[in-house]
Order: sequence, then C-alpha cells, then structure tokens
Amino acid sequence: IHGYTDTKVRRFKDDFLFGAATAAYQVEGGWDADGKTESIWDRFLHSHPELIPDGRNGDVAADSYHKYQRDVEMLRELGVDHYRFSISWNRILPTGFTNNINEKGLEYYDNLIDELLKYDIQPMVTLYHFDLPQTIQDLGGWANPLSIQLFEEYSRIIFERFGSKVKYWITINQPNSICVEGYGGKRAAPGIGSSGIGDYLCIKNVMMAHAKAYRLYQKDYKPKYKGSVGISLALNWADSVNNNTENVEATDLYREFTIGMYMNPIWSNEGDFPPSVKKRVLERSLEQGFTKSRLPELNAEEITLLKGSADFVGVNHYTTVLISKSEKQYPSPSIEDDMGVEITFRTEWKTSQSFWLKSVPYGLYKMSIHINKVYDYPPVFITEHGWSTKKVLKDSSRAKNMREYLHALLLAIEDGTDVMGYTAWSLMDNVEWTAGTSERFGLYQVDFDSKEKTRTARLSALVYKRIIEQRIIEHDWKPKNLNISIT
Ligand code: PNW
Repeated sequence: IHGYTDTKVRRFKDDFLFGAATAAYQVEGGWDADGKTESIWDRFLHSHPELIPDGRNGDVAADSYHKYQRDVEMLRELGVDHYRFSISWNRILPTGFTNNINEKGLEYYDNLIDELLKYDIQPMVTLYHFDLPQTIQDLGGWANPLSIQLFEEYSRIIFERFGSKVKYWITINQPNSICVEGYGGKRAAPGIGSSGIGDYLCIKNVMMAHAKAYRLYQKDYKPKYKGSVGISLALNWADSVNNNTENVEATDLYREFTIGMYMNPIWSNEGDFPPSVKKRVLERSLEQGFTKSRLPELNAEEITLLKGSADFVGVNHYTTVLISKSEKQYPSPSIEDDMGVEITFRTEWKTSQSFWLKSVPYGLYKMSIHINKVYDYPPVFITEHGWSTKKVLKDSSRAKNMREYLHALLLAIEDGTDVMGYTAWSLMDNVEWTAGTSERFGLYQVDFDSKEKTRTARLSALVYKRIIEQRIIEHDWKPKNLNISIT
C-alpha cells in the first residue's frame, strides 16, 4: 500500500474521537458485591481454575467497582474523548429477569457516568460483553430464543436509566466470540462444546437480540436523546496464503464465515446470512444426515428487523491471519469442518504475549477497504484495538503497534473510510478471560498483588496521550520519563 514511504503528514481531524475501553468482568471485581449474582464467567472460572495460568479470575480483578474514580483520573491523564465500558447484567438484574431491579448496581454505573461527564468524557456503554446471568444460561442461554426478549427487557432498563446521559451505545460485543468460542467450544464460558450446532443457534439469537435492542432505542429513546447505537464485531483480516485458486476461494469463504456472517444481516442490501455460508452449511448438514441445515434460517420479518439495525459498525480489530484450504479432516459436524480452512501466520509478523495476536498493520487498512467495497462505506467506530505484553512499564512494542495501526487507519481514512473514532484496548491490565492476568493489554499497568490494585502509566500511555494532543503520528517521539499528569 501507498503511504509508507512518502513524507506527507496525515492528521486526525479535530472531531475524531480517541478513547479507551474495558469490560465489566475483566476490571470490576466485586463479583458478589451489593446484590450482584453469578454470571456465566463467574461460574466458568470458579469451576475451572485449572484453565487460568496464573489463577487470577474476575472475583477482584482491578477492583474498578471500588476504584472507578482512579479510572476516570487515568482517562483524564490520557486526555481521551470517550470511555468504553460494559454493564454487568447481573449487577442490575440479580435474577437475570426484570422482577428484581438492583438499585445498588444502577448506582455504580450512575456514579461512573457522572464522574466521566464531570470531565467531559463521553461514556460509550456496551450492554453485553460476554457475561450472561447464569440463571439464563440454565435455560439454554443464547441458544434459547427466549434470550432475545430477555436482552430487550434488560436493555430497556438501561436505556431508561442512562439514556439521557449516554450518547454512544454498543448492544453486544463480538457475537462470534460469544457463540463460536462459548457455545461451539469449551474454553470460554459457558463452554457448551456444541460446535456446528449450538454456535449457529447462538449466532441467530444474538444477532436478533441486537436488532431488538436497536429497534427499541430507535423507537422509544432516539427521538428524545439522539444517541447512536452500534454493535462491536471482531473483524480481523484474512489474506490467502498464496494465489492458488483453491486458497483464494477458501479465503473468500473464511471471510464470509467470520465477517459476512455478522455484517451481511445488518449492512448488505439483501440482508440475511451470506449465501455461500448458507449453501455450505446446508450441503454439509445433508451429507451428515441432518434433515435440514444446522444454520437456522432468518425469516422475512427477521431479515427486515436486522437490516439497517446499526448507526455504525463497531470494529474490534487486532490482527491478520493467513488462510489455506484445509488438507486435514476436522471433527464433524463443526464450524471448522464447515469452513474447511487452515489458519497460519507469516513468520516475519511480530508476535505479542498472546499466541493469536501478531502485528500486521496493513490488515486494518485492507479490512477497511473491504468493508467500504462490500458494504458501501458504513460509518465505522474502532471500538477495540490493542496489544499484549508481559508485566513491563516500558512497553515499546505496544507503542509501536499502536502507531503503525493508527498510521494504517489514517491511510484508510484518506481512501474514504468514514471513521468516527478509535478506542484502545485496554485502559488498564485486566483479567484476560481464561488467560487470567498472564497477558497484559493495559496502557496502565495494574499491580494485582497490591491491595490498592495500583495503576501505573506505561510508556504507551504517554505515547497515546501525545498522539491525542498532536493528532499526528510521530514515530520517533519519546517522553523524558514515565510521569503522566492531567493537562
Ligand atoms: C477481545 N482474536 O476479544 C475482547 O472483546 C476483549 O474482551 C479481550 O480482552 C480482547 O479482545 C483481547 O483479547 C478478542 O482471536 C479475542 O483475534 C480474540 C481475538 C480478537 C478479539
């Protein structure tokens, strides 16, 4: 791509929003405080401590439930425009249902939101970031279509209470992680292991739940509050390993399974899941002796409800993978078998502390151009982008990764991508799901051994602050020391 050798200075416009993100389970702690009950992640890591390398689960985490004022102070130090955080369903509705609304839970988020607004930081609220009430899981969770209505009821309570203060909403974080890892796989909550069946049931219901919440806001809240509602999708880029036709075709299909599956229902002209995915899952299902496709259908009414059900696409972009047609047989039925691809990485790609996360900045550019071409330039909000390291303060690899990806983003903007803002994952170190705290994503380091859960700015925090101030990328800029303060 162009733009890597020229000397043109590219600038983020003044209205471009810079922010940082976290999620409730990963930072709050207070897992049973003030009436909060058990979510599927509480249950999952309580019952599978052996999965966590360092044994740290979300029981206490960074203790943001008690330290939110310090969190807002950090956001002020960075000079960000917005803070993306998620609400714990169990804090608000301890039974999972609307029969018992927990005022203490609402108060916590009210205080956080007021603290943000006091300093002119816009809250961006995620309604659901992986932590379903266990009571709902006991009824099948997202595999049960009842979950659609339950999510809508929960959303109404949140919109009622915070609608006047919050202008940016994310309904659901990463349907594919929720469903493919949680229902297809066994290593993320709820760990159902129903690959090729449960994952697809979940995807339909999660997408429908999103659409219902969007329509609810549009009808009852948008007219008075004028906020925007989006959904955050895990959109990593995939390139073919080479130009062989079979690999190029495998890559197209992989993109339809990982991008089209979630984008098409909302942003394509036809709506619905991608034709190639529907075709493949139907064929494989019939071969396997099923009487119909394992991928549930969307009927005309559902297609209409989903089409256009977002004001922007929340892009969570981390990395790029290489795709080839798979030579090996996967267990069937499974989504892996349905896709039939193999995933690799280029050895030159710099690797993080997470095995899946390599630094490939051009992938963000290519992803943006792909979205523009296929979905006709939808408004994009980067709702997550980040890098993992060990517990170090001089995290030059994170600073470099951020600069290079932001440069790629500037090129994507120059080529027409409509980007509203960028959100760094994460404001601070947190519980990285089953990885515990062994993979650190924070601009601020958290000392989990300390009672205070002391937060300390990393080098990357100072670099980010500088980018936000200057609105250009200075690849060689270095701070004199690691002190950070509010300016
Ligand atoms: C996101 N991948 O998940 C989640 O939204 C965060 O909660 C999480 O802490 C963060 O990324 C870092 O992992 C992802 O395999 C998980 O490409 C996996 C991938 C991408 C995002």
